Amino acid sequence: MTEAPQALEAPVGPDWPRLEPATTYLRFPLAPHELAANVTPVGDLFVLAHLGVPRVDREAWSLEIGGLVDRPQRLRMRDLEALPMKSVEAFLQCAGNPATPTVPARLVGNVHWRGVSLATVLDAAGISPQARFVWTYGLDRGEFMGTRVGRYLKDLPIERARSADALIAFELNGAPLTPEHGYPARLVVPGFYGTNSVKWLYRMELSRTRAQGLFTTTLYNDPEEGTGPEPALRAVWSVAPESLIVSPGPGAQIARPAGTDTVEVWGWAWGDADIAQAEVSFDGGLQWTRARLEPRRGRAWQRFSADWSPRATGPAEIQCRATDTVGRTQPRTGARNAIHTVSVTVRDAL
Ligand SMILES: Nc1nc2c(c(=O)[nH]1)N[C@H]1C(S)=C(S)[C@@H](COP(=O)(O)O)O[C@H]1N2
Ligand SMILES: [Mo]
Repeated sequence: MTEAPQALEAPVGPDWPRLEPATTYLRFPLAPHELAANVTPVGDLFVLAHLGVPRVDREAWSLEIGGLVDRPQRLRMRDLEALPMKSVEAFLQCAGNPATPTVPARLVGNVHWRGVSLATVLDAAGISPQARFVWTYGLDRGEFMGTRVGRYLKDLPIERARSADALIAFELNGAPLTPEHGYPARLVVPGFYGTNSVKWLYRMELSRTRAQGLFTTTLYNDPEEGTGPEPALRAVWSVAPESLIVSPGPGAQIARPAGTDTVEVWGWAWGDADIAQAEVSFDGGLQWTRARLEPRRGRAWQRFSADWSPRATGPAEIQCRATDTVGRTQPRTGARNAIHTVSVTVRDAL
């Protein structure tokens, strides 16, 4: 049993799908104040394809499992469809531009996936006790930020790949995956940044080590806080606690409520670890008020809301922050999960 060499410059055979477009493809349609739906419609969900969108023939498609396994596999779609199907609701968040990892991109949605358990498929191949990482390969290839790659390659710690909600998904919001979202099959790793949920999945490899590559050990690594002159790097895996304000939206003109009336401020909070509390601030972050927080369902995002009774008229800043049960919260600036601020104006009611 040997670990397959990691050929980043894999030959492109005639049976490799064509890419259309064959260059980076992004769709960033919704701003935070447009994310009112609990389940993001597929047409509103962001799309991120670093290298382009492979057009894959479902009948010709197969999934290979190799590396440190007892029984290497080659599974056709019908083999996977014979397994029990599972549905998972989860937030999906893009970590943002890998060249600017401290800039919040606020690319997030909440969707339903359907597919088969990744753990079931891996366990059927017989994972060797030495395996610590699962390398996952997509059928897309090309150039990104001046580097040519033979395919999109990511890696995951094995414990996470075997977690209860990780899927090989075929459906998004009750319909087959669209080409942009990974047709015919993609990985879904709820709680990890979107970059790890490899689309157009065609190969998985069990390994002792992390995969060296553009999207694994070069890009998508954050410097670890509080380390020496040579900071350790932490892979962009687990999603840090985060929240955003849906309403009021930026630039809203708010009539100052009379008497005991209030203005509802609401939004979404999410993170890999459970969210312990969501808070809002109306004074630039000096004072924070605990918001109501709907209970968590799996790894779906959670609605928070708070009542605001602005006393003064004029410009105001509304902010929110989420804190998880491990005690991590959102920094003011300088991180992808930096606090979201919405500027509004309070006017006297007519
Ligand atoms: N094969 C492949 N998988 C990929 C990507 C990619 O470029 N190629 N982009 C990743 C990134 S950065 C994100 S944020 C999510 C986005 O998923 P979506 O386009 O379905 O919303 O897919 C991930 N999976
Ligand atoms: Mo992403």
